[in-house]
Amino acid sequence: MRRGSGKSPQRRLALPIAAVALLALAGCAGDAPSTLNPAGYGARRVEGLWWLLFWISVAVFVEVMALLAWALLRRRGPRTRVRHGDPTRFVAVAGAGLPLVLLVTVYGFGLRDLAALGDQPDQPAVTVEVTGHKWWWEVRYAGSAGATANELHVPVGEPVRVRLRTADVLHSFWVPQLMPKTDLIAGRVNETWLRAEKPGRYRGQCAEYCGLQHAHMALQVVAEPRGDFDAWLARLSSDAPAPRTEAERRGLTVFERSACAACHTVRGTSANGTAGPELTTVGSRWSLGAGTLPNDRGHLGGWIVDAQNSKPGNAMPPQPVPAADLPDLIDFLQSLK
Ligand code: HEC
Ligand SMILES: [Cu+2]
Repeated sequence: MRRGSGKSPQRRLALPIAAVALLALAGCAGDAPSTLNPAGYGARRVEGLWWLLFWISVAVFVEVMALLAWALLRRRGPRTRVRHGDPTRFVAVAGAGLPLVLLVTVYGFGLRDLAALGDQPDQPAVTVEVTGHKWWWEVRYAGSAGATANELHVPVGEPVRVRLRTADVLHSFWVPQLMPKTDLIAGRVNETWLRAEKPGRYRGQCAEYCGLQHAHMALQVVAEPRGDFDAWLARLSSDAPAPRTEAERRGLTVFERSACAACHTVRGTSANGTAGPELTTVGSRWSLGAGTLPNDRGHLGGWIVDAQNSKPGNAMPPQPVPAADLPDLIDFLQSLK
């Protein structure tokens, strides 16, 4: 222990303060998944409110600091004679009147934006049904038989209705660059909507603490031109492609004969479990385990053998797949695109 090393408190605080400032700045970086970097209608509304509150806070801060400086500079000596004025008017105007006007104004803007956000377009181009599970997102499209997980595709520039349910506890659907949060509440369907302004991939996150792996409950919204979206949805709606290689064929057999099929569906095969995400298009997803691992060969193998290692507490138990079968199983899963 280096006691009393002689560093002044200012110097000891300098590093943490610089670190916090850098972190805050990082939030403003060009590609940050932040509401301050909006790419959709709802997020733009929230961003407007954010800046309104920010500038009001700046004004209040500057004013208080100016008053403080003024008081310090005009500090009275022990012998100064005090003029006894009446402070009531100052307190009434600056202490009550001004904050009242500010708060009512902010409230008014808040109500305006709340109403605007609630205005669903009458004719959504696409309706997505999202169900929250501990800890992943089930994603279906109205009029399509298929399901995917932790990934929404949407056509750029078109209004998309999102209908939210939960299979267990409270979750909250949030894609900061596109829209504000909406809770998923047991026993009811909540509706929200989004409209992406430009193509891109937008990260989303469960925003209501829902247990151990809440932080590993991410999702991704892929906004793409209409043609690409239609092709993607057509693929989601159809059965898995037939295995093309001998290894993929063996992998399918392993999959159908082991516990996988009891929890996972792959349309076009005998696997029709519903406890876990549908895997008919798992090979094309951005991640494994709702943002826990990248979706590549190595991580897929690791996930299958022991998903508890990377996402402790999740609902997929370790799978005793014989080492000789694992490469074939991985080949098969990666062919599901
Ligand atoms: C008891 C049910 C159960 C069994 C058995 C099971 N899984 Fe899972 N699996 C799940 C659940 C639940 C998840 C989602 C976990 C999460 O992300 O929180 C999952 C996730 C996955 C994922 C990641 C999907 C994604 O998009 O994130 C893959 C791949 C997968 N399982 C493959 C398999 C394979 C292969 C087998 C058989 C060897 C298997 N699973 C057996 C329940 C199960
Ligand atoms: Cu959560």
